[in-house]
Amino acid sequence: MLNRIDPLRLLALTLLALPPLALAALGTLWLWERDALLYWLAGLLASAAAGYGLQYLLQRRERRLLAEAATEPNPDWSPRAEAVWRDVEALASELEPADWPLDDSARLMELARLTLEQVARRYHPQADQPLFQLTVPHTLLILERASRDLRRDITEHIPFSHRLRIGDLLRLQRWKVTADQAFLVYRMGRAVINPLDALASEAWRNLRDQGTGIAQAELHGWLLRAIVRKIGYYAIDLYSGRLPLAEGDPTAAPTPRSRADLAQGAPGDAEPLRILVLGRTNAGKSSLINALFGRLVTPADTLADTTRGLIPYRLEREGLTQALVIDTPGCDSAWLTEERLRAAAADADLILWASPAHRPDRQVERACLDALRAAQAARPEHRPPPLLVAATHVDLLRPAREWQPPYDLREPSGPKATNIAAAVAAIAADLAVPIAQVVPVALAEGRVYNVDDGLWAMLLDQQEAALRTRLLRCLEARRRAEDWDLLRRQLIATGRLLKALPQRLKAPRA
Ligand SMILES: Nc1nc2c(ncn2[C@@H]2O[C@H](COP(=O)(O)OP(=O)(O)O)[C@@H](O)[C@H]2O)c(=O)[nH]1
Ligand SMILES: [Mg+2]
Repeated sequence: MLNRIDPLRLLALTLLALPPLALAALGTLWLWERDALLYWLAGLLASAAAGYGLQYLLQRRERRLLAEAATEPNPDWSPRAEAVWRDVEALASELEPADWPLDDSARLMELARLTLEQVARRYHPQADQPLFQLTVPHTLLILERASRDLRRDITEHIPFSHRLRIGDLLRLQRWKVTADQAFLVYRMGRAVINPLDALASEAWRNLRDQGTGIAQAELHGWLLRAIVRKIGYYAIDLYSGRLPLAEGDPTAAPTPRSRADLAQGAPGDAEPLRILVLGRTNAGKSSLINALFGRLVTPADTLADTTRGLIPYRLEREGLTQALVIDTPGCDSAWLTEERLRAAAADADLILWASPAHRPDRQVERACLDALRAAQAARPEHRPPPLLVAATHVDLLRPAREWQPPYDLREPSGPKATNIAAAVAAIAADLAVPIAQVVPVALAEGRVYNVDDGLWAMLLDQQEAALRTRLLRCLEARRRAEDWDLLRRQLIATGRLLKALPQRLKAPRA
């Protein structure tokens, strides 16, 4: 490196550097003679420490701001969407800023395409060109949303971003490379002339480089990750049916299905939370509904199950979104075929399963639940409704004569409480549900137990999850309607065009 430098140039550099160096040497001597050198050194150290500390704080603040601007996955997404998001995150974290220069817009479009493709491939694994499945209006919608968010994040989280130009970022980067080369020569020269000074300034340079390092490289990396994440986010939203071309809350109006179920629906009705009550014949499904309402709304009977078909009841209660509770014939009845069960469950936001605690044969129930789970697993773009199990008839457990609620089931004392706790555990195991989702109840007239505090508390606990299921269900209904509506409008427009075509052809060209 040194022998590439003209000796005369080196001489010029030395001559230029000599006066300030002499000043430093004379100053040191002066301090030394006055015994003030130590004070000066202490002052130097203190101000260096303060400066470094301040720089460190600033840098931390900038890093935190950037970290806060990271795009998070949407908690309302389906399990499949969550899996695709992990792919997008992986793509974003693998990006090397050097491969994606900011001044190359073609490269940046390439990055956008790569992200869209990553998502598209997961949703259309059979297509060899999955991106071709995306319509033009939808692609524009993704880019529009992603750009809008990105602009907001940048203005809110990057200091001085309103004055920052892409050119500034690039200039900073180029300047750093040139400056580093020139600086190297200067440092080597100085090490020869004044080793001690060189050592001190080397240490300072290390500190200083850490302080300014965040500026371009990190910002560049952040920007690339933000682009991938934003585009990925909206692509997932779109493919999972959450980003319709129309704006507005999809749950604001009832779906066609619920409109029919609400029958005497009031005009301002939103989509209700649909609670499906399932279980074997005589499990206590109808009794459970009566207990939830606190009065008789549906006939409960010991003889054959009289429920024919799905019967909706409108349930309103403090703290609960307006709900439809749907009574069903037993899952062991001829009416409730697997087909009908699957259709009913696809329209449900929460499933309430009634399981009689005094009947230990639960194979029928398990088979029915397993069929339901298999149907749900086959629809990963849908959020499965939360499942609660009501262990009914606990009053009939041994000793059958004893009935003196309340019972402490956490630390059961006495045979009744022990048997209730054991039945709850057996139901959880037999039906393969977490024990925390099984609640023991009694529903016989005059013996209603643990409905208001136990069952209702659990229902309200699950409300949040049920609302997420409702949202995806409504979006799907809206998308179905939207597809038809769009096609209809396009066809009408085409018809108009065809009708006008003869005249247009006849008209003289402008
Ligand atoms: N002892 C007792 N009887 C119950 C309980 N739950 C329901 N029953 C009775 O069991 C019978 C069947 O109940 P029902 O609600 O019609 O069952 P469904 O066929 O599932 O709708 C009715 O006679 C109810 O009174 C309970 O927790 N304890
Ligand atoms: Mg019934």
